[in-house]
Amino acid sequence: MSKTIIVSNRLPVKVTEEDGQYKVATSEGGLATGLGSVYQSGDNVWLGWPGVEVAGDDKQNEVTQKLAEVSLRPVFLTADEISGYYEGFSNEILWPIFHYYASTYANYKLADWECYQHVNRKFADAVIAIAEPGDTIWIHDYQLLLLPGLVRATRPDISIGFFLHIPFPSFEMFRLIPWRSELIEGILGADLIGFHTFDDASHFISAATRLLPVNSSSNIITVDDRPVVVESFPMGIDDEKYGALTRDPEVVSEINYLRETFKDKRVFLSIDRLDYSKGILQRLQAFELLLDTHPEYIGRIVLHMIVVPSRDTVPQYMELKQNVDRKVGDINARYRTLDWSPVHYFYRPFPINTLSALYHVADICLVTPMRDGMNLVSKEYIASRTQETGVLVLSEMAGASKELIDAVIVNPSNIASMAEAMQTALTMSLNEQKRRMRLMRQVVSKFNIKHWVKLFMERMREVKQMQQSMRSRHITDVTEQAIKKIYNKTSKRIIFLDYDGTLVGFKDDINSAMPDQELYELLEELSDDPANNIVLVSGRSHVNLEEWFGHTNLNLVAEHGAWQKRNGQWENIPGLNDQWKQDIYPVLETYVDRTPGAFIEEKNYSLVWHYRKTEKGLGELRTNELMNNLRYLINDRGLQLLPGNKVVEIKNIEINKGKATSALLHNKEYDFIMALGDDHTDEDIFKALPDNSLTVKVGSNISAARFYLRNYHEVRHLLKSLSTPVVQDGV
Ligand code: GDG
Repeated sequence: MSKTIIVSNRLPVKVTEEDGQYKVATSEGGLATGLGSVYQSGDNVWLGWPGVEVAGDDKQNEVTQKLAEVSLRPVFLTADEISGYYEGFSNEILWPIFHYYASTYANYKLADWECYQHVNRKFADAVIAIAEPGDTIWIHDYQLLLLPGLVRATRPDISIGFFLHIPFPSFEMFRLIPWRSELIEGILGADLIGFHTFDDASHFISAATRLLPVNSSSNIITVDDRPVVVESFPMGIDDEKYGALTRDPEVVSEINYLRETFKDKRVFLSIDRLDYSKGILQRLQAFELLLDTHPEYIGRIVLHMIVVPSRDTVPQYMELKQNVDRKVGDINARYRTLDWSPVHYFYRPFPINTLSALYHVADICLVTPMRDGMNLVSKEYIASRTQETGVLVLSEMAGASKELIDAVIVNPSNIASMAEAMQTALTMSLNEQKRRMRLMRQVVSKFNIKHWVKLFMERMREVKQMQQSMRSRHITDVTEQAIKKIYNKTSKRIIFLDYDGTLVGFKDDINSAMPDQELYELLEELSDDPANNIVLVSGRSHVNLEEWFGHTNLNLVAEHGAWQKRNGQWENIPGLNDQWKQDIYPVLETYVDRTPGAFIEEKNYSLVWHYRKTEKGLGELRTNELMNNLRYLINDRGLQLLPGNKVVEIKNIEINKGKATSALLHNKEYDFIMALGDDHTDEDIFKALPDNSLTVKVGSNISAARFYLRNYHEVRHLLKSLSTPVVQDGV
């Protein structure tokens, strides 16, 4: 039976050694709970580092056995490996860059990069040792960016998912990493790539398409014919567990104790790992400002601040710790009274029962990171508010802010506005608190951790099915032979051919995409056969087609069907008007003036906006703006916007390649109908032709066509094979 293998840097356990004996305690973290239903069933397994150095075969065997009892499998790492791969590359390069702290904290060391590659290979070996055909592998987080690619290289058919728990930065930030392309290649080994937010997914697609020669169509990146789906899956928590905890007798007694302690105070709560991305210092500054500007709160409010030790061997984290200590000391020294201190600061972890009691008692939770992939503390607070009151102050830089829109949203760099948000929270009416809290509780409950796991796993299966159905469509030698067999048996054939991108490569300069000698010869061989009607259906102007193909015996359709050559004469669709061009042209011109590289092509019955020479990103941006702008102008003029490959064509609604090809089939009895095209506009042909036609999309496998070919070389190869006579045995 096929199995699922979860892979993450750390296994969800705490391994301790006591009197030479190892003890394994499973963790109750959010990810472990969510994935529990996965790794603890059937033959499924979770693979990762157990969190301690275990030296020697005997000891490693003992730990391996203990872990196997709870469906876990260790990847043992030495102290040097942890230092280079985890502390070095992961936490001194990837973490700061991905959280937009490039200049202050990133430290590019070649030795760390080498160690990161080495450890990712070690993980790959461990996965490959147990992975079998049909298995699903789900890899987690920034420590293992190379792993999907390494596994794919030896197991090309296996299903791989990847989820990044931290933000994916904008391209300008990501490009700073010396080994950026290798990292993207690694991630693209997955079939499904998940992020917390839509912005992270967009940033990834932008980085991938800029750094590597891969194409994307909406959220699908095509890598060597393999469609890779990039999507956002906002992670949730086990909301029921947090709700139930507040009713647990032990927690209830802690709640009562806290209520008594804070009886006449309003309580702000914050809980974070020690990290510069969490905005701890800025939060303290805002709290100080609140006390400064609102002395009436002195003695009446408390900031209960838990900072959980993390990475405190790294120098920058030690420095951060010293700064936090100092700031807390300053605030308390300035404002404390004999029986009150404003900041209750704890630098240590607490059991989950205490967290639950704090969440339940705190009037306001401050979650104000400078950057955070998601932030689960914010959701845990909401889930613990079974009384439906309380205020969440949430940074717009946390992924959670995209879902918890009823929080008081703040910009964590703006200290004054954060202090104001604290004041808003303190004065918010109970009714308003309840209104917001109920809405947020609905979100947290619906999009919980089980939902997240289910959604990701389901999507993995769908992506695999999509890949399989697409793979079957690529024209292989076998399909080519089958097509040739039908071709040879038929005697009244029509073949529709698009030109740019189908018969020739796509060029930056439209005039340089001229036909070459090989193409002329190929088309001549095909059209010389009296059984064949070869029709060139192009978006190019009729003047252009006449210049290049006027001397051949091809049938020509220009400007997407506005013009057609019949009996040596060009004719256009009767009744078309071009008056509208004088209104639309000036609009296009203003966009050309603002967009270096863009230009307008004027045809008889259409205008075309070209942006193939424009800076990537800017072209797409201007095109969106232009299309939004034109949408109002085209409605009452009987026009249509037709986006294509780096172009948008504005033309009469009656014209499209589908109508033109249907007209050519009218009242004719063809026994072989074939169409090849690469563009959006060719989809109209594919849809217009009868079901038994051989429709072939070029350059992409996302289409209404039945088959696809990779590029114009493959198109020429197919056409050549059709026009080559069959050599009979013995002849
Ligand atoms: C990364 C991303 C993303 C905290 N103190 C204690 C304790 N915790 C638990 C919290 C919460 C978890 O740790 C922290 O999760 P966050 O999401 O807030 O932040 P990161 O650790 O940075 O996690 C983040 C996350 O991955 C998931 O994808 O949301 O953006 O940075 O569950 O409750 N737990 C206990 N004692 C403590 O003192 N028991």
